[in-house]
Amino acid sequence: MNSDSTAFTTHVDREIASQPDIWRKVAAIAPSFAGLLPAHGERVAAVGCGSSWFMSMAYAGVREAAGHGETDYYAGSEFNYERKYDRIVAISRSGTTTEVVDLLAKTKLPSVVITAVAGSPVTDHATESIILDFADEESVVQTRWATAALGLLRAHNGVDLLPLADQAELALASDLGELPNVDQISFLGRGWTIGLANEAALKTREAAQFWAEAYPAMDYRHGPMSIAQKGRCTWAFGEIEKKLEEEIIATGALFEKSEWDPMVHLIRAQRVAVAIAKKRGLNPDQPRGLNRSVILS
Ligand code: F1P
Repeated sequence: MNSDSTAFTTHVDREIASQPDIWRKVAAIAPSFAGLLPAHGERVAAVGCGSSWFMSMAYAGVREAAGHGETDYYAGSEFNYERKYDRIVAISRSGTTTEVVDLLAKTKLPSVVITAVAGSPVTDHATESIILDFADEESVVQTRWATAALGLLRAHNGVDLLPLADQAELALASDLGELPNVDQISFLGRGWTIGLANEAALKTREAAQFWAEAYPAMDYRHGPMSIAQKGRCTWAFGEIEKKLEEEIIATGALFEKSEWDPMVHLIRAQRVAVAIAKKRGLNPDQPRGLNRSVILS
């Protein structure tokens, strides 16, 4: 692929652009799944791998902040089988990711899986399944799947997705400015947006083999901020402390923040990841060394 060809349209471009419509569909069907998702007060563990892990992380923050109950999150490989939970919420687009399939097969706890593929192995082992097939993707890199799954869980925790879908149209049309030209990005979040920061960093690594990191905003001061400088970017999802913002700007780094809902702001990060990939002559649909699903032998 030619390194100056930035105009080609990939699956991930189309999938990013479909998010407003996907979120509207999720908003419409969310009430019908309410009975399958954790009830108020239940003790919950959210699990997944890769993007699905970061959406689990974000969901845990959303649910706790909404006051619906203790919610832990785990990478599929790191589940703590000694802990007692009322329900496991598993996220897996493919439904075939080994660590998630194995976890659901091993646990005796009630579970609900959110997957794009009906009849996939996770559905054989989970107590309940929620199939969001309309949010499945052609690209290996997840974008709309991740926000559809998180959107469903946010809707279940009282968030109205319809205004967010309208805001998403603005994020899709927004000018990326200098963002695709920076040589490093550190993504920051607080509470549930730490999951989004991790997801944004994963997008740039997968799609563009680009150096990105992610931190809880206040911990960024404890060392990682030393790499901030002109030509690099620090990106905040949601509100961060004013003093921290001033310190970041003083480093000369490009500072990115938004008034939009943080999940809407993630769309802009997805677009930046794709733009950087294209600038580098990479096909963002085909990350190096990654398949649609990681299946361990
Ligand atoms: C999880 C995952 C993704 C990654 C890639 C391969 O898949 O590891 O995070 O970006 O798409 O699969 P899944 O369990 O959600 O199918």
